[in-house]
Amino acid sequence: MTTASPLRRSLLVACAAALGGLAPPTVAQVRIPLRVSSPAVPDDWHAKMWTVFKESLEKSAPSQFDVQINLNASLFKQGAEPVAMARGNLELASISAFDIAKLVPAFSIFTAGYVVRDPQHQQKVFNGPIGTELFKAVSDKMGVTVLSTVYLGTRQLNLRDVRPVRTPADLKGVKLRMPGTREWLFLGDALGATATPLAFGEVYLGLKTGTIDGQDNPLPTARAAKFYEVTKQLVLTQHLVDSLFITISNKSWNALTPAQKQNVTAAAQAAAKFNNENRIKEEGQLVDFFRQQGLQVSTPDVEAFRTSVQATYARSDYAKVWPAGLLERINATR
Ligand code: KDO
Repeated sequence: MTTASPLRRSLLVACAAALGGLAPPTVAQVRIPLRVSSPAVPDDWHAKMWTVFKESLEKSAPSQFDVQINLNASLFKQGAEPVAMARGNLELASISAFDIAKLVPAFSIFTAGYVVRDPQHQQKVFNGPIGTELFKAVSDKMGVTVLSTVYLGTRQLNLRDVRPVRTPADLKGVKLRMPGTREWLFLGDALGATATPLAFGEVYLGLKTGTIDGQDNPLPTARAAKFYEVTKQLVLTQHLVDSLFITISNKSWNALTPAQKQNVTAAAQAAAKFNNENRIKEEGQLVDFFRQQGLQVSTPDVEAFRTSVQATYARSDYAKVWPAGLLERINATR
Protein backbone atom coordinates (compact mmCIF):
# COMPACT_ATOMS: atom_id res chain seq x y z
CA MET A 1 0.00 0.00 0.00
CA THR A 2 1.40 3.37 -0.94
CA THR A 3 1.27 6.18 1.60
CA ALA A 4 0.72 9.82 0.61
CA SER A 5 3.62 12.29 1.00
CA PRO A 6 3.14 14.94 3.74
CA LEU A 7 2.46 17.63 1.07
CA ARG A 8 -0.09 15.48 -0.73
CA ARG A 9 -1.68 14.62 2.59
CA SER A 10 -2.18 18.25 3.61
CA LEU A 11 -3.61 19.04 0.16
CA LEU A 12 -6.03 16.15 0.52
CA VAL A 13 -6.99 17.36 4.00
CA ALA A 14 -7.58 20.89 2.68
CA CYS A 15 -9.74 19.62 -0.19
CA ALA A 16 -11.71 17.38 2.15
CA ALA A 17 -12.26 20.28 4.50
CA ALA A 18 -13.44 22.48 1.65
CA LEU A 19 -15.80 19.81 0.35
CA GLY A 20 -16.85 18.78 3.80
CA GLY A 21 -18.89 21.81 4.68
CA LEU A 22 -16.59 24.79 5.17
CA ALA A 23 -18.32 27.86 3.76
CA PRO A 24 -17.25 28.68 0.22
CA PRO A 25 -15.35 31.96 -0.08
CA THR A 26 -17.77 34.85 -0.62
CA VAL A 27 -17.20 37.92 -2.74
CA ALA A 28 -16.75 40.78 -0.25
CA GLN A 29 -19.82 43.02 -0.24
CA VAL A 30 -18.98 46.39 -1.78
CA ARG A 31 -20.16 49.19 0.48
CA ILE A 32 -21.71 52.26 -1.11
CA PRO A 33 -19.48 55.23 -0.24
CA LEU A 34 -21.32 58.18 1.29
CA ARG A 35 -18.91 61.10 1.68
CA VAL A 36 -20.06 63.84 4.05
CA SER A 37 -18.53 67.32 4.16
CA SER A 38 -19.27 69.94 6.83
CA PRO A 39 -17.56 73.10 8.08
CA ALA A 40 -18.76 72.29 11.62
CA VAL A 41 -16.28 71.88 14.46
CA PRO A 42 -16.32 68.34 15.95
CA ASP A 43 -17.78 69.46 19.28
CA ASP A 44 -20.90 71.01 17.72
CA TRP A 45 -24.18 69.12 17.57
CA HIS A 46 -24.50 69.27 13.80
CA ALA A 47 -21.07 67.62 13.58
CA LYS A 48 -21.91 64.91 16.11
CA MET A 49 -25.21 64.20 14.37
CA TRP A 50 -23.29 62.63 11.48
CA THR A 51 -22.06 59.88 13.80
CA VAL A 52 -25.70 59.26 14.72
CA PHE A 53 -26.45 59.08 10.98
CA LYS A 54 -23.62 56.62 10.39
CA GLU A 55 -24.50 54.37 13.34
CA SER A 56 -28.20 54.41 12.56
CA LEU A 57 -27.53 53.41 8.96
CA GLU A 58 -25.12 50.65 9.96
CA LYS A 59 -27.81 49.26 12.22
CA SER A 60 -30.64 49.32 9.67
CA ALA A 61 -28.50 48.37 6.65
CA PRO A 62 -25.48 46.45 8.01
CA SER A 63 -22.34 46.59 5.83
CA GLN A 64 -24.15 48.32 2.95
CA PHE A 65 -22.75 51.84 3.29
CA ASP A 66 -19.39 53.40 3.98
CA VAL A 67 -20.18 56.77 5.61
CA GLN A 68 -17.09 59.00 5.58
CA ILE A 69 -17.45 62.06 7.82
CA ASN A 70 -15.26 65.08 7.02
CA LEU A 71 -15.56 68.01 9.44
CA ASN A 72 -13.88 71.43 9.74
CA ALA A 73 -14.37 72.01 5.98
CA SER A 74 -11.53 69.53 5.44
CA LEU A 75 -13.05 68.07 2.25
CA PHE A 76 -14.87 71.06 0.71
CA LYS A 77 -14.84 74.67 1.80
CA GLN A 78 -17.95 76.14 3.40
CA GLY A 79 -20.63 76.75 0.77
CA ALA A 80 -18.92 74.63 -1.90
CA GLU A 81 -20.88 71.49 -0.94
CA PRO A 82 -23.88 71.93 -3.32
CA VAL A 83 -21.60 72.26 -6.37
CA ALA A 84 -19.54 69.26 -5.20
CA MET A 85 -22.74 67.21 -4.87
CA ALA A 86 -23.99 68.31 -8.30
CA ARG A 87 -20.65 67.26 -9.82
CA GLY A 88 -20.71 63.85 -8.16
CA ASN A 89 -17.75 64.57 -5.88
CA LEU A 90 -19.78 64.47 -2.69
CA GLU A 91 -22.80 62.47 -1.61
CA LEU A 92 -24.08 64.18 1.54
CA ALA A 93 -24.01 67.56 3.26
CA SER A 94 -26.05 69.78 5.52
CA ILE A 95 -26.66 72.86 3.41
CA SER A 96 -28.15 76.17 4.48
CA ALA A 97 -31.06 78.26 3.22
CA PHE A 98 -28.37 80.70 2.04
CA ASP A 99 -26.75 77.99 -0.14
CA ILE A 100 -30.14 77.09 -1.58
CA ALA A 101 -31.26 80.69 -2.20
CA LYS A 102 -28.46 81.11 -4.76
CA LEU A 103 -30.24 78.64 -7.07
CA VAL A 104 -33.80 78.67 -5.76
CA PRO A 105 -34.51 82.39 -5.21
CA ALA A 106 -37.81 81.78 -3.36
CA PHE A 107 -35.76 80.15 -0.62
CA SER A 108 -34.25 83.53 0.30
CA ILE A 109 -37.37 84.04 2.42
CA PHE A 110 -35.66 81.78 4.97
CA THR A 111 -32.51 83.90 4.92
CA ALA A 112 -34.51 86.91 6.10
CA GLY A 113 -34.33 87.89 9.74
CA TYR A 114 -37.34 87.39 11.98
CA VAL A 115 -39.39 85.19 9.61
CA VAL A 116 -39.21 81.77 11.28
CA ARG A 117 -40.37 82.19 14.89
CA ASP A 118 -38.83 79.28 16.77
CA PRO A 119 -37.62 75.68 16.29
CA GLN A 120 -41.15 74.22 16.46
CA HIS A 121 -42.36 76.68 13.80
CA GLN A 122 -39.37 75.74 11.66
CA GLN A 123 -40.15 72.01 11.81
CA LYS A 124 -43.84 72.61 11.03
CA VAL A 125 -43.02 74.77 8.01
CA PHE A 126 -40.47 72.40 6.49
CA ASN A 127 -42.27 69.17 7.35
CA GLY A 128 -45.55 70.47 5.89
CA PRO A 129 -46.77 71.48 2.41
CA ILE A 130 -44.42 74.49 2.16
CA GLY A 131 -41.42 72.19 2.65
CA THR A 132 -42.74 69.66 0.15
CA GLU A 133 -43.22 72.34 -2.55
CA LEU A 134 -39.88 74.03 -2.01
CA PHE A 135 -37.86 70.82 -1.65
CA LYS A 136 -39.21 69.74 -5.04
CA ALA A 137 -37.75 72.93 -6.54
CA VAL A 138 -34.47 72.22 -4.68
CA SER A 139 -34.31 68.75 -6.22
CA ASP A 140 -35.15 70.01 -9.73
CA LYS A 141 -32.76 72.98 -9.70
CA MET A 142 -29.91 71.72 -7.52
CA GLY A 143 -29.92 67.97 -8.11
CA VAL A 144 -30.08 67.15 -4.39
CA THR A 145 -32.80 65.57 -2.27
CA VAL A 146 -33.60 66.99 1.16
CA LEU A 147 -33.83 64.22 3.77
CA SER A 148 -34.41 66.18 6.98
CA THR A 149 -34.44 69.66 8.49
CA VAL A 150 -31.89 70.49 11.15
CA TYR A 151 -32.29 73.31 13.67
CA LEU A 152 -28.93 75.10 13.59
CA GLY A 153 -30.07 77.42 16.34
CA THR A 154 -31.13 81.01 16.88
CA ARG A 155 -28.44 83.41 15.80
CA GLN A 156 -27.16 86.01 18.29
CA LEU A 157 -24.29 88.48 18.22
CA ASN A 158 -20.89 88.21 19.88
CA LEU A 159 -18.86 91.40 20.08
CA ARG A 160 -15.17 91.82 20.70
CA ASP A 161 -15.69 94.91 22.84
CA VAL A 162 -18.55 95.89 25.09
CA ARG A 163 -20.85 98.60 23.75
CA PRO A 164 -24.44 99.58 24.39
CA VAL A 165 -26.65 97.91 21.77
CA ARG A 166 -30.35 98.65 21.91
CA THR A 167 -31.35 99.17 18.28
CA PRO A 168 -29.77 98.56 14.84
CA ALA A 169 -28.42 102.14 14.90
CA ASP A 170 -26.10 101.09 17.74
CA LEU A 171 -24.33 98.63 15.43
CA LYS A 172 -23.33 101.35 12.96
CA GLY A 173 -19.73 100.84 11.88
CA VAL A 174 -19.36 97.46 13.63
CA LYS A 175 -17.49 95.09 11.34
CA LEU A 176 -19.75 92.09 11.70
CA ARG A 177 -18.39 88.92 10.21
CA MET A 178 -20.83 87.00 7.99
CA PRO A 179 -20.23 84.04 5.66
CA GLY A 180 -19.16 85.34 2.27
CA THR A 181 -22.32 85.32 0.17
CA ARG A 182 -24.61 88.12 -0.95
CA GLU A 183 -27.56 86.84 1.13
CA TRP A 184 -25.52 86.59 4.34
CA LEU A 185 -23.98 90.03 3.86
CA PHE A 186 -27.44 91.49 3.29
CA LEU A 187 -28.55 90.10 6.66
CA GLY A 188 -25.53 91.59 8.44
CA ASP A 189 -26.17 95.00 6.89
CA ALA A 190 -29.90 94.73 7.69
CA LEU A 191 -28.93 94.40 11.36
CA GLY A 192 -27.33 97.83 11.09
CA ALA A 193 -23.72 96.62 11.04
CA THR A 194 -21.05 96.64 8.33
CA ALA A 195 -21.15 93.06 7.10
CA THR A 196 -17.66 91.66 6.54
CA PRO A 197 -17.22 88.33 4.69
CA LEU A 198 -15.10 85.62 6.29
CA ALA A 199 -15.19 81.81 6.25
CA PHE A 200 -16.31 80.16 9.47
CA GLY A 201 -12.90 78.57 10.06
CA GLU A 202 -11.27 82.02 10.19
CA VAL A 203 -13.66 83.68 12.64
CA TYR A 204 -11.81 82.81 15.86
CA LEU A 205 -8.59 84.37 14.62
CA GLY A 206 -10.44 87.34 13.13
CA LEU A 207 -11.97 88.08 16.53
CA LYS A 208 -8.68 87.56 18.29
CA THR A 209 -6.70 89.86 16.06
CA GLY A 210 -9.43 92.44 15.56
CA THR A 211 -9.87 92.20 11.80
CA ILE A 212 -13.58 91.87 12.70
CA ASP A 213 -15.52 93.39 15.61
CA GLY A 214 -18.10 90.67 15.99
CA GLN A 215 -19.77 87.59 14.63
CA ASP A 216 -23.26 86.08 14.61
CA ASN A 217 -24.02 82.44 15.34
CA PRO A 218 -26.27 80.34 17.54
CA LEU A 219 -24.99 79.97 21.11
CA PRO A 220 -24.08 76.24 20.87
CA THR A 221 -21.82 77.06 17.92
CA ALA A 222 -20.26 80.03 19.74
CA ARG A 223 -19.55 77.62 22.60
CA ALA A 224 -18.22 74.78 20.43
CA ALA A 225 -15.97 77.11 18.41
CA LYS A 226 -14.84 78.87 21.62
CA PHE A 227 -15.77 82.36 20.43
CA TYR A 228 -16.30 83.29 24.11
CA GLU A 229 -12.51 83.25 24.51
CA VAL A 230 -12.14 86.14 22.08
CA THR A 231 -15.30 88.23 22.66
CA LYS A 232 -16.55 90.27 25.61
CA GLN A 233 -20.24 90.72 24.88
CA LEU A 234 -23.20 88.68 23.86
CA VAL A 235 -26.17 90.56 22.38
CA LEU A 236 -29.36 88.47 22.30
CA THR A 237 -30.83 89.78 19.05
CA GLN A 238 -32.45 86.42 18.12
CA HIS A 239 -32.34 87.62 14.54
CA LEU A 240 -32.46 84.32 12.66
CA VAL A 241 -33.92 80.94 13.58
CA ASP A 242 -31.47 79.14 11.33
CA SER A 243 -31.85 75.86 9.46
CA LEU A 244 -29.65 73.32 7.77
CA PHE A 245 -30.96 70.66 5.43
CA ILE A 246 -29.45 67.19 5.25
CA THR A 247 -29.28 66.54 1.52
CA ILE A 248 -28.05 63.72 -0.69
CA SER A 249 -27.05 64.12 -4.33
CA ASN A 250 -29.76 62.86 -6.68
CA LYS A 251 -27.17 60.74 -8.47
CA SER A 252 -26.56 58.75 -5.28
CA TRP A 253 -30.21 58.86 -4.26
CA ASN A 254 -31.47 57.46 -7.55
CA ALA A 255 -29.02 54.57 -7.39
CA LEU A 256 -30.46 53.31 -4.08
CA THR A 257 -33.07 50.57 -3.71
CA PRO A 258 -36.40 51.59 -2.13
CA ALA A 259 -35.33 49.89 1.14
CA GLN A 260 -32.00 51.73 1.13
CA LYS A 261 -33.79 55.03 0.51
CA GLN A 262 -35.95 54.35 3.53
CA ASN A 263 -32.92 53.52 5.68
CA VAL A 264 -30.98 56.61 4.57
CA THR A 265 -34.01 58.85 5.23
CA ALA A 266 -34.57 57.33 8.67
CA ALA A 267 -30.88 57.84 9.52
CA ALA A 268 -31.04 61.50 8.41
CA GLN A 269 -34.14 62.00 10.55
CA ALA A 270 -32.48 60.36 13.56
CA ALA A 271 -29.46 62.64 13.06
CA ALA A 272 -31.64 65.77 12.89
CA LYS A 273 -33.62 64.68 15.97
CA PHE A 274 -30.40 64.14 17.94
CA ASN A 275 -29.10 67.57 16.92
CA ASN A 276 -32.38 69.39 17.47
CA GLU A 277 -33.04 68.00 20.94
CA ASN A 278 -29.53 68.60 22.20
CA ARG A 279 -29.24 72.03 20.65
CA ILE A 280 -32.55 73.28 22.02
CA LYS A 281 -31.63 71.99 25.48
CA GLU A 282 -28.19 73.58 25.35
CA GLU A 283 -29.51 76.92 24.11
CA GLY A 284 -31.50 77.10 27.32
CA GLN A 285 -28.35 76.73 29.42
CA LEU A 286 -25.68 78.66 27.59
CA VAL A 287 -26.41 82.24 28.64
CA ASP A 288 -25.24 81.29 32.14
CA PHE A 289 -22.19 79.57 30.70
CA PHE A 290 -21.18 82.68 28.75
CA ARG A 291 -21.66 84.83 31.85
CA GLN A 292 -19.39 82.48 33.77
CA GLN A 293 -16.83 82.94 31.02
CA GLY A 294 -16.85 86.66 31.79
CA LEU A 295 -19.02 87.88 28.90
CA GLN A 296 -21.47 90.70 29.40
CA VAL A 297 -24.87 89.52 28.22
CA SER A 298 -27.27 92.18 26.97
CA THR A 299 -30.83 92.03 25.67
CA PRO A 300 -31.50 94.72 23.08
CA ASP A 301 -34.86 96.09 22.00
CA VAL A 302 -35.70 93.01 19.93
CA GLU A 303 -38.86 94.65 18.59
CA ALA A 304 -36.79 97.52 17.18
CA PHE A 305 -34.50 95.00 15.46
CA ARG A 306 -37.47 92.99 14.19
CA THR A 307 -39.27 96.01 12.72
CA SER A 308 -36.19 97.41 11.07
CA VAL A 309 -34.92 94.10 9.65
CA GLN A 310 -38.36 93.08 8.35
CA ALA A 311 -38.81 96.47 6.67
CA THR A 312 -35.36 96.20 5.06
CA TYR A 313 -36.24 92.82 3.57
CA ALA A 314 -39.74 93.91 2.52
CA ARG A 315 -38.31 96.66 0.29
CA SER A 316 -35.43 94.52 -1.02
CA ASP A 317 -35.11 92.70 -4.34
CA TYR A 318 -35.28 89.43 -2.39
CA ALA A 319 -38.91 90.02 -1.44
CA LYS A 320 -39.77 90.62 -5.12
CA VAL A 321 -39.09 86.95 -5.94
CA TRP A 322 -40.89 85.48 -2.94
CA PRO A 323 -43.94 83.66 -4.36
CA ALA A 324 -47.18 85.56 -3.68
CA GLY A 325 -48.66 84.52 -0.37
CA LEU A 326 -45.64 82.51 0.84
CA LEU A 327 -44.78 84.83 3.71
CA GLU A 328 -48.42 84.82 4.84
CA ARG A 329 -48.52 81.02 4.66
CA ILE A 330 -45.33 80.77 6.73
CA ASN A 331 -46.72 83.21 9.29
CA ALA A 332 -50.00 81.28 9.45
CA THR A 333 -48.24 77.94 10.06
CA ARG A 334 -48.79 76.92 13.70
C1 KDO B 1 -21.43 80.39 9.85
O1 KDO B 1 -20.50 80.36 9.05
O2 KDO B 1 -21.62 81.35 10.58
C2 KDO B 1 -22.39 79.22 9.86
O3 KDO B 1 -23.17 79.27 11.05
C3 KDO B 1 -23.28 79.27 8.63
C4 KDO B 1 -24.09 77.97 8.52
O4 KDO B 1 -24.85 77.96 7.34
C5 KDO B 1 -23.18 76.75 8.55
O5 KDO B 1 -22.38 76.71 7.39
C6 KDO B 1 -22.31 76.81 9.80
O6 KDO B 1 -21.60 78.05 9.87
C7 KDO B 1 -21.24 75.72 9.82
O7 KDO B 1 -21.85 74.47 9.77
C8 KDO B 1 -20.33 75.83 11.05
O8 KDO B 1 -21.06 75.67 12.24
